[in-house]
Amino acid sequence: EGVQPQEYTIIKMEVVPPFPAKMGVLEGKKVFLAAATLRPETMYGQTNCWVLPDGKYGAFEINDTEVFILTERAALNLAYQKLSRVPEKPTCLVELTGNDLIGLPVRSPLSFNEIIYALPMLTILTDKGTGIVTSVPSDAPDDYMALHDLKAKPAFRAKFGVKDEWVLPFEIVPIIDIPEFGDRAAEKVCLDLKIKSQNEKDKLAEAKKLVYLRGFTEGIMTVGEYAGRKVQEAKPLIRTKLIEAGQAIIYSE
Ligand code: A2H
Repeated sequence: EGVQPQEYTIIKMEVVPPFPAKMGVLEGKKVFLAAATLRPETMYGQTNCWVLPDGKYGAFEINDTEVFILTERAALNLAYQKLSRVPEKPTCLVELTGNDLIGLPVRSPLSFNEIIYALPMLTILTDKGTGIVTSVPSDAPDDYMALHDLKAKPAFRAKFGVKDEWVLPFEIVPIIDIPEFGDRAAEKVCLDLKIKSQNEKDKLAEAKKLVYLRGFTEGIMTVGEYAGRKVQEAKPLIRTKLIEAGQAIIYSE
Protein backbone atom coordinates (compact mmCIF):
# COMPACT_ATOMS: atom_id res chain seq x y z
CA GLU A 1 0.00 0.00 0.00
CA GLY A 2 1.11 3.54 -0.74
CA VAL A 3 1.82 6.26 1.79
CA GLN A 4 -1.13 8.33 0.63
CA PRO A 5 -4.55 7.05 1.62
CA GLN A 6 -6.54 5.89 -1.39
CA GLU A 7 -10.16 6.98 -1.58
CA TYR A 8 -12.44 4.53 -3.38
CA THR A 9 -16.11 4.55 -4.19
CA ILE A 10 -17.82 1.39 -3.00
CA ILE A 11 -20.54 0.39 -5.45
CA LYS A 12 -23.44 -1.49 -3.83
CA MET A 13 -24.35 -4.34 -6.18
CA GLU A 14 -27.54 -5.90 -4.83
CA VAL A 15 -27.60 -9.71 -4.81
CA VAL A 16 -30.88 -10.87 -6.35
CA PRO A 17 -32.73 -13.42 -4.14
CA PRO A 18 -33.30 -16.31 -3.70
CA PHE A 19 -29.85 -16.85 -2.20
CA PRO A 20 -27.93 -20.13 -2.55
CA ALA A 21 -28.15 -22.56 0.40
CA LYS A 22 -24.82 -21.48 1.88
CA MET A 23 -26.16 -17.92 2.19
CA GLY A 24 -29.48 -19.00 3.70
CA VAL A 25 -28.79 -17.13 6.95
CA LEU A 26 -28.95 -13.89 4.93
CA GLU A 27 -32.56 -14.44 3.82
CA GLY A 28 -34.65 -11.30 4.34
CA LYS A 29 -31.64 -8.96 4.43
CA LYS A 30 -30.48 -6.61 1.70
CA VAL A 31 -27.22 -8.19 0.59
CA PHE A 32 -24.68 -6.41 -1.61
CA LEU A 33 -21.44 -7.39 -3.28
CA ALA A 34 -19.42 -4.30 -2.33
CA ALA A 35 -17.01 -3.37 -5.15
CA ALA A 36 -14.29 -0.73 -4.78
CA THR A 37 -13.67 1.47 -7.83
CA LEU A 38 -11.72 4.59 -8.72
CA ARG A 39 -13.95 5.18 -11.75
CA PRO A 40 -17.61 5.48 -10.67
CA GLU A 41 -18.47 7.26 -13.94
CA THR A 42 -17.79 4.00 -15.83
CA MET A 43 -20.58 2.07 -14.10
CA TYR A 44 -22.86 2.41 -17.16
CA GLY A 45 -20.59 -0.08 -18.94
CA GLN A 46 -20.71 -3.00 -16.49
CA THR A 47 -20.98 -6.48 -18.00
CA ASN A 48 -20.29 -8.53 -14.84
CA CYS A 49 -18.31 -8.22 -11.61
CA TRP A 50 -15.18 -10.04 -10.44
CA VAL A 51 -14.27 -12.20 -7.45
CA LEU A 52 -11.12 -14.17 -6.64
CA PRO A 53 -12.08 -17.88 -6.63
CA ASP A 54 -9.75 -18.80 -3.74
CA GLY A 55 -10.30 -15.48 -1.96
CA LYS A 56 -11.80 -15.41 1.53
CA TYR A 57 -14.84 -13.19 1.90
CA GLY A 58 -17.53 -12.70 4.51
CA ALA A 59 -21.04 -11.30 4.74
CA PHE A 60 -20.75 -8.42 7.21
CA GLU A 61 -23.52 -6.44 8.90
CA ILE A 62 -23.34 -2.77 7.89
CA ASN A 63 -26.51 -1.80 9.81
CA ASP A 64 -29.72 -3.56 10.91
CA THR A 65 -30.86 -4.35 7.37
CA GLU A 66 -27.87 -4.19 5.04
CA VAL A 67 -25.10 -6.74 4.57
CA PHE A 68 -21.91 -6.27 2.50
CA ILE A 69 -19.95 -9.17 1.05
CA LEU A 70 -16.24 -8.26 0.99
CA THR A 71 -12.89 -9.21 2.58
CA GLU A 72 -12.53 -9.16 6.36
CA ARG A 73 -9.79 -6.59 5.98
CA ALA A 74 -12.18 -4.21 4.19
CA ALA A 75 -14.92 -4.91 6.76
CA LEU A 76 -12.54 -3.86 9.54
CA ASN A 77 -11.64 -0.64 7.71
CA LEU A 78 -15.34 0.08 7.19
CA ALA A 79 -16.06 -0.57 10.87
CA TYR A 80 -13.64 2.24 11.70
CA GLN A 81 -15.42 4.46 9.17
CA LYS A 82 -18.76 4.10 10.98
CA LEU A 83 -19.95 1.43 8.57
CA SER A 84 -20.71 -1.54 10.81
CA ARG A 85 -23.75 -2.45 12.89
CA VAL A 86 -21.58 -2.73 16.02
CA PRO A 87 -19.26 0.31 16.23
CA GLU A 88 -15.62 -0.51 15.38
CA LYS A 89 -16.37 -4.24 15.23
CA PRO A 90 -17.19 -6.12 12.04
CA THR A 91 -19.77 -8.88 12.53
CA CYS A 92 -19.65 -11.68 10.01
CA LEU A 93 -22.89 -13.60 9.40
CA VAL A 94 -21.32 -16.23 7.14
CA GLU A 95 -17.84 -16.90 5.76
CA LEU A 96 -17.67 -17.36 1.99
CA THR A 97 -15.07 -18.01 -0.68
CA GLY A 98 -14.96 -16.52 -4.14
CA ASN A 99 -16.12 -19.87 -5.48
CA ASP A 100 -19.32 -19.50 -3.42
CA LEU A 101 -19.94 -16.13 -5.11
CA ILE A 102 -19.36 -17.14 -8.75
CA GLY A 103 -22.68 -17.03 -10.61
CA LEU A 104 -24.49 -14.77 -8.14
CA PRO A 105 -26.83 -12.42 -10.06
CA VAL A 106 -26.61 -8.77 -9.01
CA ARG A 107 -28.33 -5.49 -9.87
CA SER A 108 -25.66 -2.81 -10.08
CA PRO A 109 -26.18 0.97 -10.09
CA LEU A 110 -26.24 2.70 -13.53
CA SER A 111 -25.50 -0.54 -15.42
CA PHE A 112 -27.31 -0.81 -18.77
CA ASN A 113 -27.34 -4.57 -18.18
CA GLU A 114 -30.13 -5.01 -15.63
CA ILE A 115 -28.67 -8.23 -14.20
CA ILE A 116 -24.99 -9.11 -14.25
CA TYR A 117 -23.11 -12.07 -12.74
CA ALA A 118 -20.13 -12.56 -10.45
CA LEU A 119 -17.31 -14.21 -12.39
CA PRO A 120 -13.76 -15.36 -11.56
CA MET A 121 -10.73 -13.09 -12.04
CA LEU A 122 -7.37 -14.56 -11.06
CA THR A 123 -5.42 -11.33 -10.61
CA ILE A 124 -7.54 -9.76 -7.85
CA LEU A 125 -5.47 -8.65 -4.86
CA THR A 126 -6.98 -9.35 -1.44
CA ASP A 127 -5.03 -6.51 0.22
CA LYS A 128 -6.57 -3.79 -1.93
CA GLY A 129 -10.10 -2.40 -1.91
CA THR A 130 -12.79 -4.93 -1.00
CA GLY A 131 -11.62 -7.91 -3.09
CA ILE A 132 -14.73 -7.41 -5.25
CA VAL A 133 -14.20 -5.53 -8.53
CA THR A 134 -16.64 -4.04 -11.03
CA SER A 135 -16.05 -5.09 -14.64
CA VAL A 136 -16.07 -2.46 -17.38
CA PRO A 137 -14.41 -4.11 -20.40
CA SER A 138 -14.81 -1.01 -22.59
CA ASP A 139 -12.39 0.99 -20.45
CA ALA A 140 -10.35 -1.36 -18.22
CA PRO A 141 -7.80 -3.66 -19.94
CA ASP A 142 -7.83 -6.07 -16.96
CA ASP A 143 -11.59 -6.43 -17.29
CA TYR A 144 -11.47 -6.76 -21.06
CA MET A 145 -8.85 -9.55 -20.95
CA ALA A 146 -10.48 -11.44 -18.08
CA LEU A 147 -13.85 -11.42 -19.88
CA HIS A 148 -12.11 -12.37 -23.11
CA ASP A 149 -10.47 -15.36 -21.37
CA LEU A 150 -13.85 -16.59 -20.13
CA LYS A 151 -15.56 -16.06 -23.50
CA ALA A 152 -12.81 -17.66 -25.59
CA LYS A 153 -12.00 -20.66 -23.37
CA PRO A 154 -14.83 -23.12 -22.56
CA ALA A 155 -12.40 -25.15 -20.40
CA PHE A 156 -11.71 -22.05 -18.30
CA ARG A 157 -15.44 -21.56 -17.77
CA ALA A 158 -15.86 -25.24 -16.89
CA LYS A 159 -12.99 -25.12 -14.37
CA PHE A 160 -14.85 -22.51 -12.32
CA GLY A 161 -18.40 -23.76 -12.96
CA VAL A 162 -19.24 -20.69 -15.01
CA LYS A 163 -22.40 -21.13 -17.12
CA ASP A 164 -22.38 -19.89 -20.71
CA GLU A 165 -25.37 -17.63 -20.05
CA TRP A 166 -23.47 -15.68 -17.37
CA VAL A 167 -20.82 -14.68 -19.94
CA LEU A 168 -21.63 -15.16 -23.63
CA PRO A 169 -24.61 -12.74 -23.94
CA PHE A 170 -22.58 -9.84 -22.51
CA GLU A 171 -20.92 -7.55 -25.06
CA ILE A 172 -18.76 -4.48 -24.53
CA VAL A 173 -20.92 -1.43 -23.75
CA PRO A 174 -19.30 1.73 -25.20
CA ILE A 175 -19.57 4.61 -22.71
CA ILE A 176 -16.57 6.93 -23.22
CA ASP A 177 -15.00 8.27 -26.41
CA ILE A 178 -11.24 8.89 -26.35
CA PRO A 179 -9.55 10.70 -29.27
CA GLU A 180 -7.55 8.17 -31.37
CA PHE A 181 -8.63 5.30 -29.08
CA GLY A 182 -12.35 5.29 -29.85
CA ASP A 183 -15.14 4.07 -27.57
CA ARG A 184 -13.72 0.60 -26.83
CA ALA A 185 -10.34 1.83 -25.72
CA ALA A 186 -9.42 -1.21 -23.60
CA GLU A 187 -10.11 -3.61 -26.46
CA LYS A 188 -8.16 -1.47 -28.93
CA VAL A 189 -5.09 -1.22 -26.73
CA CYS A 190 -5.15 -4.94 -25.82
CA LEU A 191 -5.33 -5.81 -29.55
CA ASP A 192 -2.60 -3.29 -30.46
CA LEU A 193 -0.29 -4.74 -27.79
CA LYS A 194 -1.27 -8.32 -28.79
CA ILE A 195 -2.17 -9.25 -25.22
CA LYS A 196 -3.21 -12.91 -25.07
CA SER A 197 -4.60 -13.36 -21.53
CA GLN A 198 -5.23 -11.75 -18.16
CA ASN A 199 -1.93 -13.22 -16.93
CA GLU A 200 0.28 -10.99 -19.12
CA LYS A 201 0.96 -8.60 -16.27
CA ASP A 202 3.66 -6.39 -17.84
CA LYS A 203 1.77 -5.81 -21.08
CA LEU A 204 -1.45 -5.16 -19.16
CA ALA A 205 0.32 -2.61 -17.00
CA GLU A 206 1.38 -0.80 -20.19
CA ALA A 207 -2.16 -1.03 -21.60
CA LYS A 208 -3.60 0.37 -18.38
CA LYS A 209 -1.22 3.31 -18.35
CA LEU A 210 -2.24 4.24 -21.89
CA VAL A 211 -5.98 3.84 -21.44
CA TYR A 212 -6.42 5.29 -17.97
CA LEU A 213 -4.43 8.46 -18.51
CA ARG A 214 -6.01 9.26 -21.88
CA GLY A 215 -9.46 8.18 -20.74
CA PHE A 216 -9.44 10.36 -17.68
CA THR A 217 -7.83 13.45 -19.22
CA GLU A 218 -9.35 13.39 -22.74
CA GLY A 219 -12.34 11.05 -22.53
CA ILE A 220 -15.86 12.29 -23.24
CA MET A 221 -18.93 10.56 -21.80
CA THR A 222 -21.17 9.25 -24.60
CA VAL A 223 -23.99 7.95 -22.38
CA GLY A 224 -26.01 8.84 -19.31
CA GLU A 225 -26.99 12.09 -17.70
CA TYR A 226 -23.63 13.73 -18.48
CA ALA A 227 -23.24 12.58 -22.10
CA GLY A 228 -21.05 15.09 -23.95
CA ARG A 229 -19.19 16.13 -20.79
CA LYS A 230 -15.55 15.36 -20.03
CA VAL A 231 -14.91 12.28 -17.89
CA GLN A 232 -13.06 14.50 -15.44
CA GLU A 233 -16.13 16.69 -14.96
CA ALA A 234 -18.65 13.85 -14.93
CA LYS A 235 -16.81 11.72 -12.36
CA PRO A 236 -17.48 13.78 -9.22
CA LEU A 237 -21.04 14.55 -10.31
CA ILE A 238 -21.89 10.89 -10.89
CA ARG A 239 -20.16 9.86 -7.69
CA THR A 240 -22.18 12.36 -5.64
CA LYS A 241 -25.43 11.20 -7.27
CA LEU A 242 -24.69 7.55 -6.48
CA ILE A 243 -23.90 8.40 -2.86
CA GLU A 244 -27.02 10.56 -2.45
CA ALA A 245 -29.14 7.76 -3.93
CA GLY A 246 -27.75 5.33 -1.34
CA GLN A 247 -26.15 3.24 -4.09
CA ALA A 248 -22.52 3.95 -3.19
CA ILE A 249 -20.36 5.01 -0.25
CA ILE A 250 -16.91 6.50 0.21
CA TYR A 251 -14.21 4.12 1.44
CA SER A 252 -10.61 5.00 2.32
CA GLU A 253 -7.65 2.79 3.07
B1 A2H B 1 -11.37 0.30 -11.40
P1 A2H B 1 -5.53 1.02 -7.63
CL1 A2H B 1 -13.26 1.26 -16.02
N1 A2H B 1 -7.51 -6.19 -7.14
O1 A2H B 1 -12.84 0.18 -11.52
C1 A2H B 1 -7.31 -5.79 -8.41
N2 A2H B 1 -7.91 -4.71 -8.96
C2 A2H B 1 -8.74 -4.01 -8.18
C3 A2H B 1 -8.99 -4.36 -6.84
C4 A2H B 1 -8.34 -5.51 -6.31
N3 A2H B 1 -8.54 -5.91 -5.05
N4 A2H B 1 -9.89 -3.50 -6.31
C5 A2H B 1 -10.16 -2.62 -7.29
N5 A2H B 1 -9.49 -2.92 -8.42
C6 A2H B 1 -9.49 -2.23 -9.73
C7 A2H B 1 -13.28 0.31 -12.92
C8 A2H B 1 -12.08 0.88 -13.61
C9 A2H B 1 -10.99 0.91 -12.75
C10 A2H B 1 -11.97 1.36 -14.90
C11 A2H B 1 -10.79 1.92 -15.31
C12 A2H B 1 -9.70 1.97 -14.43
C13 A2H B 1 -9.80 1.46 -13.14
C14 A2H B 1 -13.76 -0.98 -13.47
N6 A2H B 1 -12.92 -2.09 -13.19
O2 A2H B 1 -8.76 1.48 -12.26
O3 A2H B 1 -4.45 0.01 -7.69
C15 A2H B 1 -10.68 -1.34 -9.92
O4 A2H B 1 -10.89 -1.08 -11.29
C16 A2H B 1 -7.65 2.32 -12.55
C17 A2H B 1 -6.46 1.94 -11.72
O5 A2H B 1 -6.08 1.25 -6.27
C18 A2H B 1 -10.28 0.00 -9.34
O6 A2H B 1 -10.93 0.96 -10.19
O7 A2H B 1 -5.12 2.26 -8.35
C19 A2H B 1 -8.78 -0.02 -9.48
O8 A2H B 1 -8.38 -1.38 -9.75
C20 A2H B 1 -8.04 0.43 -8.23
O9 A2H B 1 -6.68 0.35 -8.52
